[in-house]
Amino acid sequence: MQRRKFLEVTSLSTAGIATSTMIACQDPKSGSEVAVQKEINPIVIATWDVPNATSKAWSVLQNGGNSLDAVEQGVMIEEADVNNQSVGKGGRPDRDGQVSCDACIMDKAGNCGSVVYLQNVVHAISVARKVMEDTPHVMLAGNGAELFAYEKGFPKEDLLIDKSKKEWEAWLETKEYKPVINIENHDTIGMLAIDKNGDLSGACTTSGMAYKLKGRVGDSPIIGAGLFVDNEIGGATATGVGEEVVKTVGSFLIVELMRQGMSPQQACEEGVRRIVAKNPELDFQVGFIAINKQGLTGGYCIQPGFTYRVYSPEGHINHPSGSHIS
Ligand code: SD4
Repeated sequence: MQRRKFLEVTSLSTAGIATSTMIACQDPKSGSEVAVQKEINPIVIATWDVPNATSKAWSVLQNGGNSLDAVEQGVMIEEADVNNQSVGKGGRPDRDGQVSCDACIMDKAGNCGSVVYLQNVVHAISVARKVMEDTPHVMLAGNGAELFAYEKGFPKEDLLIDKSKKEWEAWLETKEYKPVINIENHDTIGMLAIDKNGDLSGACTTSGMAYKLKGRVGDSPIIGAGLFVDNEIGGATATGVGEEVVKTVGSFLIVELMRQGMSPQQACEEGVRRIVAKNPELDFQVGFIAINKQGLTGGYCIQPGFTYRVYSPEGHINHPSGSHIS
């Protein structure tokens, strides 16, 4: 079946933002291409229970904004929220007491931008978007990313808040690197959205694993690992121990599994199974969420306790994700 879109009709649904689109499908009897009207319902999904972020993204879509703006502005809410200690301002530091952030963003055309080991800038996702839109590159790291951010007008800001500093000081007493499942890696935000044109974008942003080695980069800014979007098929994003996600190129894998016909839920489960198969001791968390072009969603993780937020015309729901260990 071909999914070439060739005409958009703006018929508003009861939810206020659904549109219908004429898509080209193959007629099963004649084999010839026919035009079929299909309703597109915008949708936003995000890792963990982040209602403020998904509400923001939804309001962007509701005001006619595109999915790229929606995911960027959505995850910015968590970056600025000091109560979220896994992202942006308020993020937990590395073992030397320094906060460093990783983020990436991907649009409907497959363009992407990423920053790794970015310090002193709250909105890593917006810097990643600038890398995508204003440079010939995909990824900027460390000091280069930071200088680029200042060039683009981002303010310098200390991301370490008192609460995270005190917790780090307490951690220094043992210096044991042992991420606590669903706690120390909680709330990295990966977000996927479909807009009224049926176009998909995704964003992922984090301050990484608490008390990591200086210079450590996880999956969240790695295109294909922490995030992947293919506008023809769907998108996926990850949370949890990034090393395990990188080893299986998790988000790309999930999108490819959907391309082969799996539902988002089946693909997330298979993504988790690949990690589980290689790790007899499952003492860590990894969670995936995915969405396909039709707006179906899925989520799956290793340990219980992972949820994902969905904002669609059906409402604003926090879904418990299925888990490998129950
Ligand atoms: C990382 N995947 O840096 C991130 C951590 C995370 O919620 O997901 N935190 O490995």
